[in-house]
Amino acid sequence: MAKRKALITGVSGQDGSYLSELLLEKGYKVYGMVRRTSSSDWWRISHLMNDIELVSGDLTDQSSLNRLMAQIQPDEVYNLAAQSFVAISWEQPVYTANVTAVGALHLLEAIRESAPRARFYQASSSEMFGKAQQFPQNENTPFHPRSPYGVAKVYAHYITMNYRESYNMYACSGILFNHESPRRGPEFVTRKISSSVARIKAGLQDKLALGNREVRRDWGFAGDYVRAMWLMMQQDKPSDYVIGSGENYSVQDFVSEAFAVAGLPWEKHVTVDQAFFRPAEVEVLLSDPSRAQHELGWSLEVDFQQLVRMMVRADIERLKQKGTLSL
Ligand code: NAP
Ligand code: F7E
Repeated sequence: MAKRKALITGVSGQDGSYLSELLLEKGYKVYGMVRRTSSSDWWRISHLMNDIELVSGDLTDQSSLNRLMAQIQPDEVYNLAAQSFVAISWEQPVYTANVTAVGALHLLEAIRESAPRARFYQASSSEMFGKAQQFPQNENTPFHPRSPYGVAKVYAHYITMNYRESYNMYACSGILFNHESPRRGPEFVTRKISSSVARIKAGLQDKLALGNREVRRDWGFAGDYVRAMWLMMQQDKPSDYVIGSGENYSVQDFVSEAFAVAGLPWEKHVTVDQAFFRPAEVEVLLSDPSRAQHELGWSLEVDFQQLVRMMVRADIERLKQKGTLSL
């Protein structure tokens, strides 16, 4: 039987790398869409270069997406590409909207025109709940986004739903709460903490400046969350699901846990810098993933303490191997 074909946008990102591994394990032919950059440092997928086929495209370039759909005729399309850093979305709101919101529409149009039988997954986000209207948040909780990023994700979420309803497409969204890993970008708070702990441990850094440490997030491991994406694409009918751990912790909890893993006193090293506070903050998020657990049979394998340990140990190991930790 011919291999199933999956196209992943955002393949060079954290989730793209874990999803590629999962789909390869399941026997898919994996096409990963990358955009041209001057560095092309695809460190998260360097170990997969012989196994996946990289194709060129950009979410803001409709013609590139049309061409890819026509050429590949994928069975499944996972739209993981986005300007995904919330803090930058205030600095580059128009760019964020073009990529994160309208980019999803470009992809849906390309599928509708050129590969109408392809199934579509949209990477929706708990940032859509923002100033959350109820606790915990489930599939029926109203959205109240607090950043240009969150607003862009709401657009992408609703246009996905609209294409499902308008054109009978298999189009689904995973409303994913924060998920992290050793492959997390260094600007996100968890990896900023774990990499700083490693550098402090090695004597390469003394202080770690953070913003608001009281905010609470529902954190999980990215490897667990890509399994949920795949499961959503294998159902009889497309639908949207909340994916999270059902527990939340503060940034301070992450700090305390991470420094403890390395046997360091956080009080000596952590400082506050107003530059890392946001114009509008998402104070608390907490998921109710019960629908995904019951209908998809999905569950977490890595808990919060295991996640922190995994990230700190990976950064300590990287430093030992390379002698430096590039941030
Ligand atoms: P990430 O590490 O920031 O990866 C983003 C990916 O998008 C990268 O491969 C990036 O390519 C690509 N990209 C950015 N702009 C693009 C464009 N114009 N055209 C094509 N590709 C473009 O993000 P992630 O953490 O893996 O998250 C995956 C998706 O899930 C994102 O849509 C994110 O918004 C969403 N999400 C993430 C979380 C989370 O906690 N991680 C939670 C909910 C939703 P380059 O390598 O070239 O920059
Ligand atoms: O911030 C606070 C910050 O940047 C988490 C993305 O994957 O998850 C991610 O968005 C919290 C915020 O992630 C620093 O104010 C304090 O409240 O790690 P973050 P995020 O904004 O939650 C969602 C679900 C997505 O969809 C996004 O794509 O930590 N915080 N001090 C800080 N945050 C950062 N980055 N740096 C600090 O120094």
